[in-house]
Amino acid sequence: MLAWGGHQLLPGPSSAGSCTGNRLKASREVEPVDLPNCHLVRGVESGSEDIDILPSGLAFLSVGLKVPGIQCFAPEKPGGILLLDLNQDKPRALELRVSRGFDLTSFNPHGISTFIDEDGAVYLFVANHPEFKSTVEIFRFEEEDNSLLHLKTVRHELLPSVNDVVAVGPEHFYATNSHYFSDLFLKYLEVYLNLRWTNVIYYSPEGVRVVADGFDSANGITMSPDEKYVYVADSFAHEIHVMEKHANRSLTQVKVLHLDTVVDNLSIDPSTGDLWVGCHPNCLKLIIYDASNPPASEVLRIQNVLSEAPAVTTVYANNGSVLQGSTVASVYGGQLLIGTLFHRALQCQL
Ligand SMILES: [Ca+2]
Ligand SMILES: [Ca+2]
Repeated sequence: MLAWGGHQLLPGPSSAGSCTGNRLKASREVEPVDLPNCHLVRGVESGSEDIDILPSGLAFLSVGLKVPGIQCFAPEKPGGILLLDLNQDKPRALELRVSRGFDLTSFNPHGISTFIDEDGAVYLFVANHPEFKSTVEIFRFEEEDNSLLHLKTVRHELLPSVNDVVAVGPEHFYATNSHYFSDLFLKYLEVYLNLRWTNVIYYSPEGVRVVADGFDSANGITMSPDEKYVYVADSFAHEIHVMEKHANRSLTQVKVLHLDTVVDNLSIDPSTGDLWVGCHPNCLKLIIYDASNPPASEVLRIQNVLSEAPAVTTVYANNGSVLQGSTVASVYGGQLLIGTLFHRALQCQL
């Protein structure tokens, strides 16, 4: 069942309710929107910042993200990648083994993306923050023994603060930088000054370049099912940018959707092309964490994204009593998986 929330596309840029600087306002409280059949996923206790679901119904969850100044329920435990089989009834999330040689002790996974090659090989791209630096790790998923074979670590001066990735080839991806600087103090300063210096990078082994910039804080990124459009969430600007993707992998802006919430990760329903968005309606509560007044969760579905009049629906909203700080919502076969920055994950029937 879908409930219609109060969301509308706003006519222009909105400054109210952001998370930082002058925008450090505790923004709106959410009106609860429930789904009838939801349960917390077993095995997810300390965040599930991003989720990517294969056409087979196997879902990858990046868990245990640590960000300076943000709540963490398992500070001593490294992050990891969990696997959830959505073909099972109330599945439990299982941690994938990672091949020897990869430093698991500093694994701090953030945004993720999968790529399926022509030969059926599945690659998992992971934005990683070992010691709060930024890399993109490329793994091959070995389904027969529930493991990830580490293939490559990508480090580059154009990737100072990677938030999310979308894979477009076995070693090719777009990535968002949510900050221009890698230094923590300069990160705070750039947000405070609202520099809008963050960007989208295209990476291939042949070259690395900026393909879009001018974002307040570029965050989630995904691609339309026909691979003609790339969608970029600008968190603090409350915007989703629709970008046309060209043969040479450059991007040009088609339009911008203005919302009234802090948008985090973006997912696509491959069957409809609908965008699913994990949002923070009161993200100040993420920064100043109070267990008795926790951050809310909010999931939006945007239909007919490319049309003149996209339809925005609040599919799920909770004041934090069930789920705190939603970052991502992904769908598979009538099921919705909602992940969070540092809390749990929720599985619902639509
Ligand atoms: Ca992602
Ligand atoms: Ca994100």
